[in-house]
Amino acid sequence: MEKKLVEGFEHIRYERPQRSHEEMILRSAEFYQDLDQRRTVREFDTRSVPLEVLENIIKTASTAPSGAHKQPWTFCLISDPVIKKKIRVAAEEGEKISYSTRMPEQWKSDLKPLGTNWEKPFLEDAPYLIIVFKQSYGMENGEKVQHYYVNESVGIACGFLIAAIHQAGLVAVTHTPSPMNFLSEILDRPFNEKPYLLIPVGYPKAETYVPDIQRKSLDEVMKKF
Ligand code: IYR
Repeated sequence: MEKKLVEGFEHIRYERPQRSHEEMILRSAEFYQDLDQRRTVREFDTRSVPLEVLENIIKTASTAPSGAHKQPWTFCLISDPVIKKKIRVAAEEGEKISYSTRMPEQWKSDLKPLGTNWEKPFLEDAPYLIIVFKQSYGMENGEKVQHYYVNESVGIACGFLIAAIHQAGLVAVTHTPSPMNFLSEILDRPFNEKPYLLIPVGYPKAETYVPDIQRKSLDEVMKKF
């Protein structure tokens, strides 16, 4: 492997395949068309999925760029029905209070078209729950390790995760139960990890319906200079 030293550190040669403009246009259009088919799904079939698929999806998420390459994330993969039940009970307890007293009317009316409520059967129906934890700092041999841009890094990794779930032919919902700290207790996570996102993964229930929402046009989201 070709290598060179940069300020005393080894760098390795990196190359990507050279693609023609036509090929890039085709590939980027195909990738867009595939990801444009992704929809958040809240109703899951209970059918299981091979563990290897979930491992590949999490490996993909963990290829994301991160501040100073500290990879400040932990992905807890849950299939144990007892743990799923505990998570559902705790999440619904919080959500019940959120929907009845914590969320302002504006928020609830914004969610009306999506048909969400405090009940979260997907927390037990989905064959897998991925709970993403952000590491505010790292711990190596009892020493604190500084992490950088933790929210940005973990957010990007979750984007990769969601795209990989879709690409595998599965569906997911990005769930943010409020409050979320019960996840640290149930999963016995160390103090440097905070829950970031809960993502049930699996097959959609037979005959699933999703809200008829539209995406913003390119003109709305892109400004050329
Ligand atoms: N956490 C709640 C409420 C909720 C909030 C937003 I913003 C959503 O896009 C969807 C749901 C819940 O999970 O129901």
